[in-house]
Amino acid sequence: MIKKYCFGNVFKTESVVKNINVSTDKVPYFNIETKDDEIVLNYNLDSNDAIYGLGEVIRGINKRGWIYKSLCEDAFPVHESRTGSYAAHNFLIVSGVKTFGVYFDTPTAITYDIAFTDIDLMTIKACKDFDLYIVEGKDELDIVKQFREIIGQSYIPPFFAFGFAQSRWGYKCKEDLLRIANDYEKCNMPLDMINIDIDCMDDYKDFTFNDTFDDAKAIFEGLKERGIRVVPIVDAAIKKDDTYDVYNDCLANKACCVDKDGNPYVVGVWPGDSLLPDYLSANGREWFGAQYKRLLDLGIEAFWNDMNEPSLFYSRHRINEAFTLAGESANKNLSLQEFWNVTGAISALPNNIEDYKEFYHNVDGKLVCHYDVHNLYGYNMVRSASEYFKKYNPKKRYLIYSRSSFIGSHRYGGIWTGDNASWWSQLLLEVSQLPGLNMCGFIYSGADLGGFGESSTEDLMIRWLQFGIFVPLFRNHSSFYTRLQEFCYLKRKEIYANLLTVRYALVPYLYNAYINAVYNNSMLFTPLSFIYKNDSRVTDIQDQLMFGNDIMLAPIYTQNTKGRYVYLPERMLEVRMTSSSKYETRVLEKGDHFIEVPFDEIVFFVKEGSVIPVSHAKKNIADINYNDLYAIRFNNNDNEVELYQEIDDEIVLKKVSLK
Ligand code: MIG
Repeated sequence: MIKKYCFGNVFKTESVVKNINVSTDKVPYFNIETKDDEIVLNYNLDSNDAIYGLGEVIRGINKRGWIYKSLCEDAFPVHESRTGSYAAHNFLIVSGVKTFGVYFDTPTAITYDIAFTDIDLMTIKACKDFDLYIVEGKDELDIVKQFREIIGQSYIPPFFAFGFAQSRWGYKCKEDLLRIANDYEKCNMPLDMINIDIDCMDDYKDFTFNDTFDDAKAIFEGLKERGIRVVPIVDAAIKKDDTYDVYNDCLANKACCVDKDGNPYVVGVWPGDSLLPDYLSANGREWFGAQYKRLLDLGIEAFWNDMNEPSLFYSRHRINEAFTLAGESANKNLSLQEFWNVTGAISALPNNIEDYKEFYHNVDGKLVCHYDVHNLYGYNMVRSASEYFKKYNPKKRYLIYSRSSFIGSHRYGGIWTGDNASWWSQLLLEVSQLPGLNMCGFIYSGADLGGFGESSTEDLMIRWLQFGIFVPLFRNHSSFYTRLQEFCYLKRKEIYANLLTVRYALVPYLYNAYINAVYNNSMLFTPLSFIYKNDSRVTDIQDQLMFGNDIMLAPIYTQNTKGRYVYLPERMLEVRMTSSSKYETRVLEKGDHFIEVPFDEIVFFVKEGSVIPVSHAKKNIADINYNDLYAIRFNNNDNEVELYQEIDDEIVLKKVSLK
């Protein structure tokens, strides 16, 4: 059962798509205090209460013990001291003495102090306008299901999106793309997508390519014939340059954010001075979405959206002020305070929250201050593309994923978790982010495999690959200043080639589980504690996950370890795969086991009564043959199973036979 309570008069985020009558009852569970400019909700925590959810934020599966702020930010670098993230996902579940879900529907800042200030207290601070949803159900999964029902069906990408993607900030030209395609091929490593980043644009202008892409269409077609899709980046802001037609068009269409006097608000991002498209206005969305035609006409079917928190290096007026002050201070013997004033003015330029208060969106003829709707920016950027794709080709699915997001954007695209680092702790972070994301409707998601910032090591790449093969968004991405981490440039080539095929072996299972999670409003990655309710051992397990209904994962995320302790909440079949066609199994009893995981094996655990469909594919997504699947089974002799498949852009549930 879901009850809705209204506080003030909130801007319509459109995150909830079901109409729910507003309750006038007293809000249960919380002690609520109304202050001058905020509303504070307190909940006394029992020592065994756990808090789940909040989507992308850092720390464990149980979020207790930290303070989180929903105000989308360029959270580079992601680390344990952060309170914010690229996203704002305001749904959480209190699980314990009382179990219930809470969703705060508000487009602006909100803070969750979950036993940070006071170990026995959760304090949530929101501005005065928000809709509050309280979800009651028989257990956590039921609460998730009910919540997901009101926020609408999660995004389903095209089938090829379940293949492997290679990416790196630093690919500069067509030769770089061809080199990656060739080098993967030479190493017999499967590959479905190559991402291209900002350096492939002409001067960081969205929807353009630099002149090495002399015949972009032919290059992309040539790669597609080899089974490889090119995935260009589309940044949030548009370069201010009157020789750039997109810029001129943006002005002509009045499609950008404006200052209080109605003049285009100028910010600095990668292209230098830029405009921020007004994704919150129907007009801005329609205008920006239509720009994708330039890429779609080249045969491109996949995109990623970046910098859409929005991330700002400066605002034009603030940088003017800072540089004026710096200029006036030159050759002066400054007092320490004067010195700090100058350096402070400069270091305050990037992502200054005051800037968010100075520009406006035009929503239905009314100017709305950006700060008040900040968390909806990335959401509506993805939405603008998605709405245009429907017009461009209503039958086709396109791949799109975004850095910034809000509940609601899960209907339009996937997300990646932003600029993580090549640290062991961030592999574990991904394990804890996935269930939180699933609770909030984001099923097509994943972290940069191997880590974005910092240099990766080969053992970390292997361990991350051993987990990454299960994650829907399966992309190796890194930053330009780090050591190369493409699998084809690392040493243990044979291992990578084989382990990558295990992904393709399991795509029939993954895709089916994915569609089930979407259609049933269930989770693809579930904490064990949501399932094994009567086993007190599992409540603390933060490093194992259920993957679909039949498989349990227990990834290795520490350096120099041969294996790890795994707790089996029931008798399970241990599966060790060394390639898409080679595996061994043994039955393990409920309880604790030390599981060795050599570099060249993918190990997972199958529940009794399950049958896992497996493909022999070695090359790419197109190599998966549903007429030639085999089964890994644990006390299930079915020779036929029903699987969701994508056939001619349609999702169909079809019987397949298993060898
Ligand atoms: O300010 O486009 O998160 O994936 O490689 C950095 C360059 C901008 C941030 C993205 C990252 C991407 C990078 N971008």
